[in-house]
Amino acid sequence: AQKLVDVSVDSKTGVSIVSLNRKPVNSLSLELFKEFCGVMDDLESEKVRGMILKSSCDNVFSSGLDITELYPHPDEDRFHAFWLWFQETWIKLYGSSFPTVAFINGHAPAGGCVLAISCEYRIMLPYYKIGLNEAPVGIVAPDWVVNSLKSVLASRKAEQLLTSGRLLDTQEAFDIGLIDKIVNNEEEALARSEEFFSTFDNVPKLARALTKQQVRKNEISKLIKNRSNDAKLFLNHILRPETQKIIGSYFKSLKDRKK
Ligand code: CO8
Repeated sequence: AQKLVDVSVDSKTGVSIVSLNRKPVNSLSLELFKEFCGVMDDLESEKVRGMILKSSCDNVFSSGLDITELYPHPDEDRFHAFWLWFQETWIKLYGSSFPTVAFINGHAPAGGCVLAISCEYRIMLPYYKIGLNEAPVGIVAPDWVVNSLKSVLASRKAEQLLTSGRLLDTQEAFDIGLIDKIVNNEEEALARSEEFFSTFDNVPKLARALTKQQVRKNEISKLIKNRSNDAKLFLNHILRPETQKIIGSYFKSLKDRKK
C-alpha cells in the first residue's frame, strides 16, 4: 500500500524530513496517525538531529481530522481507537526529544494547526490559512490542544482565536507570533530550519531534550492520566444530535463549494 508518511534525510544537514502524504488534503485518519507514530518512534531511536514536518499535498499542509471519522455517527470502537492515536501523535510530537520544525507549505486548519503548534518552530509559505476553526465546525477543542496553543500565544489571544475560530493568513499569523518565519519556497524553508537547528549545535542533546520535556511535561502528563476519559468526553460531544447536524452541514458545504 502507498505510504501515508514519507521520510527522507537531508544529506547536507542530516535533518529528517517527514512529509504527510494522504491525498488529496492530508485529512488525519486513524491509519495516518498510526503510521506517523511509527515514524516518530524510529526517529527517536535513531536520535536524529532534527525533524521538519511538511506536506506532499498541493496547497494543503493538513486539512485537520478526517471528518468522516466524526460524521455520520462514528462507530464507537473505531472512534475510541482513532482518538487515542490522535492523542498519541500529539504526545510523541509535542514531547519529542529532538528539535521539530513545521514547514507549513499549505493550509493548516484545525488538526493541521494542532500538528504545527506541537512543533517547536513554524515556517510558512505566504497566502495560506492557519488556525483552530473547531468552534464554527461545532467541535470543542480538548484542553491539551488549548494548552498547546497557549504555549505559543498569550492566553487572551488563544481564547480569541479559539472562540471565533477565525483562520489567519500567513502574514496575520506571523504578526501575532503564531508562526516564526515567512518564506517563499522550500529552499528558503530548509535554510531557515537549519538556522533554527544550529542554535542547538553546542547544547548537549540530552540536556536539551530533558529541558524541552520539562517545559512541556505538565500538559503531557495531564493527558496521559486522562486519555480514556478525554476520548469519552469527545465522543459524547460528537454524538450529540446538534453536533452531528453542524458537522454534517459543514461537510456538505465543503462539498457543495465546488459545484
Ligand atoms: N476531512 C474529510 N474530507 C475533507 C477534509 C477533512 N478534514 N477536508 C477536505 N476534505 C475533502 C473535501 O470535501 C473534498 O472532497 P471531494 O473531492 O469529495 O469534494 C476533498 O477533500 C478536497 O478538498 P477541497 O476540494 O476542499 O480542497 P481545497 O484545496 O479546495 O481546500 C482546504 C483545502 C482549505 C483544506 C479545505 O478542504 C478545508 O477547508 N477543509 C476543511 C478543514 C476543516 O475545517 N477541518 C476541520 C476538521 S475537524 C478537526 O480537525 C477538529 C480537530 C478537533 C480536535 C482538536 C481540537 C482542536
